Amino acid sequence: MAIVDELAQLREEVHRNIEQAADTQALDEVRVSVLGKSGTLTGYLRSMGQVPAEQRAEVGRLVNEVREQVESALAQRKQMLEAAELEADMAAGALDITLPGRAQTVGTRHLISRITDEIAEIFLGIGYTVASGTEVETDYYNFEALNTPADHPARGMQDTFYVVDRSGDVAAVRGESDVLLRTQTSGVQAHVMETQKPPIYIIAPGKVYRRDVADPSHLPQFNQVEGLVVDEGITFGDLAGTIDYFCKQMFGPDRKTRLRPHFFPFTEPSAEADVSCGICGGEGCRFCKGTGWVEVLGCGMVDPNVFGYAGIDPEVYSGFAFGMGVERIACLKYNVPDLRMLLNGDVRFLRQF
Ligand code: 2NL
Repeated sequence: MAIVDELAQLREEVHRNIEQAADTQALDEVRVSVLGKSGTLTGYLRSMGQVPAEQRAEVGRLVNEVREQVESALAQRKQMLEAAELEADMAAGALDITLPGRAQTVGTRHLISRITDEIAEIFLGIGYTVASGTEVETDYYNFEALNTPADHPARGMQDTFYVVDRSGDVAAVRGESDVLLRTQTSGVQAHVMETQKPPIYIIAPGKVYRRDVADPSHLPQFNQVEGLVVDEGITFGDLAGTIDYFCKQMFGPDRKTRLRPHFFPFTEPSAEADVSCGICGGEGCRFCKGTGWVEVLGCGMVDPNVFGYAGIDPEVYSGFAFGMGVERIACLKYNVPDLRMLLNGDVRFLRQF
């Protein structure tokens, strides 16, 4: 067959292949088979030397013409296939940019942390500062410096978590004072009284530990805020007024407070403070066990013996102290009947606060 006819036939065949290429990849294979290094048309260009001289001009022109036509057909088909592929991609991964976004649920601070801050704010507002200490404390600061005698029931193994060494013996500092998990934050106040001169107006928030089984009104680990005032001329009236102010700030101006005589080893006299029931308003109901009152905290005038341990002269200074459980305050504020409900991590319950 004459070379001119071969080229015409090749042109026909290539145009057909271009039309039939189903996607850009198949199209590129067609391009390589014609115009690539060992492509059919490239073969003709390479072998121009063998074409008789009198035909060379015409064949050369024809080869170039075919190449230009093929290149233009490839370009056209490529554009069409690319557009179709983009269309298909868009349809497959369709995005509706008008849809509203999915809201992320945002975590909040735990109720106990927020109530702790609320208690602190009330006292900061009347001139107290916040003091802190360690959860691992010695028997001396947790008990002895607070006038809690060695035979006091609170010091028994039943109530206190003792820290043991590797042999299982209770660890001790300088072979003297046993090491324990504080059962109250009072150790903080004992340290402050040792190192700071009165006037002292502090609160000490923190975790405390007791060997109790959890029930509606007890937890083996809870959060406490204790307060201590040491100054000249501090009276029981100052204590009563402070407690009343605190309760009205925390629970609302309509709540009444009362003090009942009680006993603590570190205060004398001691009292428990009640606030009028938030559910029945004092009429008596199940929440307040029919009394109209619910217990909020313990308090009293600092025992002179406690001043003795700290090196403060009880002839010059007097003071009062109080201690409250943050979980209990939270339950009273929101009328929650069981301390454990705050701590089982049920977000559906906690979200309401
Ligand atoms: C309660 C009762 C109380 C204190 C804590 C205290 C501290 C010093 C001196 C005197 Cl350094 N007292 N703390 C006093 C009375 C009561 O806590 O029921 N807490 C949960």
